[in-house]
Amino acid sequence: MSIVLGDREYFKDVKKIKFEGKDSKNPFSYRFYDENKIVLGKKMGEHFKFAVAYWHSFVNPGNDPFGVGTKSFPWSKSSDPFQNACDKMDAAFEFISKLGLKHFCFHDFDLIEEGSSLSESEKRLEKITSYAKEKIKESDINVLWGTANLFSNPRYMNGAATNPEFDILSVAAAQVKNALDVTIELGGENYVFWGGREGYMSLLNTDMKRELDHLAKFLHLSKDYARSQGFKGCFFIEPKPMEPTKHQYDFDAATVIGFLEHYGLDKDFKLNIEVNHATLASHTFQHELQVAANSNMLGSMDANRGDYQNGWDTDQFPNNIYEIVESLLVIIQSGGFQGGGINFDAKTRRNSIDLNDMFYSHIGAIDLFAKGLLITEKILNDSEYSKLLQERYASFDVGKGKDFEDGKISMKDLYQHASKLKEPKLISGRQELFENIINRYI
Ligand code: XLS
Ligand code: NI
Ligand code: NI
Repeated sequence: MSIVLGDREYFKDVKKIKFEGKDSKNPFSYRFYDENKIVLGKKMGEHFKFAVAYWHSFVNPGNDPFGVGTKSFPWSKSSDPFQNACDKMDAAFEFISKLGLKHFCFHDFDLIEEGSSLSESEKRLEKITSYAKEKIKESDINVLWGTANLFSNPRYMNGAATNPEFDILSVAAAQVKNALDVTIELGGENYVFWGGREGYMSLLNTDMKRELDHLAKFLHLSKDYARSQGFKGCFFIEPKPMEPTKHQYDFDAATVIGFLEHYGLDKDFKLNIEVNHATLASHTFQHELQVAANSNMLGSMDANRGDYQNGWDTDQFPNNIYEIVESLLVIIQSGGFQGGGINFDAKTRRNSIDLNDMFYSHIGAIDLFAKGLLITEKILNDSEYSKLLQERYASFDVGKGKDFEDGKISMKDLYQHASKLKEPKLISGRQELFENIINRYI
């Protein structure tokens, strides 16, 4: 069957977004994102593999617990699910290429509506995958990561891989197998597991140990299957503490790393850190990135922001330059992402109903990262920041301090060293000075 690609233009008002420099007042231009500009030794476009999230931008029409969707997408008008899926994909590829980006991320049933049976869903996925392959071939847009939606269908109300019913776990596995097949077929660079319903609502009816063992087995089987099919990319776990469950097993970076190491999954899995999930776990985003980097597991990020006045995953587009600069300091100093990039897991507000709002939101966020990178370069290259940080630990660079780091010293040696000291001199942490240096460049 030969595939005919759609030729409708969905975003007629908007031409390709170009870099126009920081004085530009054109809302459809980049003021800082200059793809080919060399910053910190490589092109901006190489630092940032930006990806558009299919679900937020092309699927979710803005429904919330109090009301139905507000957004009427011109690509969701057909009664035929395959036609809808093709229209949606045409719109997505047009949008991504007008932004000058090269990646997108998806859940299986973002691509096409789930069928009423496993085999019907499988058929639908096969059809849209063929269509997507053609779209990918005629563009330079690729899949940053794929995933399976194991949280929307009512069958997952008690979890997917951690469901107390074996039959449901099997259906989830079949779904992951299919999502892996699609990701591999489309040349996806990575695969994500976000366990929205892998956790509990009440510990009273939950055998936590058994559920965690099942989750680990499920991940092992998924990984082994993907590897057997030739998948070379990374698997990412995306931590989140809660919502929709009361307690999600992948609570935060430290919890996930402990889990991966305990179950022997740490060689294949890395982390996808999301801003709003970090803050829900009462951490800063920077903290979560650093914890992942410490274990060599900083795989990718889901960029967004929460709301300081409420406590849920509002998935707003990022706009906080302090947060982004401090995060980039962690990312750059730890050598960048392993395999992943920056996925905009963010949605325009429910009352932002124009198609142009999709552009404003992405342009603003992309420019924020670009501006943040330029600031980070100055902090690292022109300021005393790195030196001050290093100096703080200088007593471990020489003498007994170095011996301690090198493991050449015993508890008794430490005792003897301490016995010879008067009360040690106190040294200021100078937090305000560090903060002022960051502000000097912002
Ligand atoms: C939800 C998650 C989800 C994952 C992909 O909070 O962020 O969107 O990124 O399943
Ligand atoms: Ni996410
Ligand atoms: Ni989220």
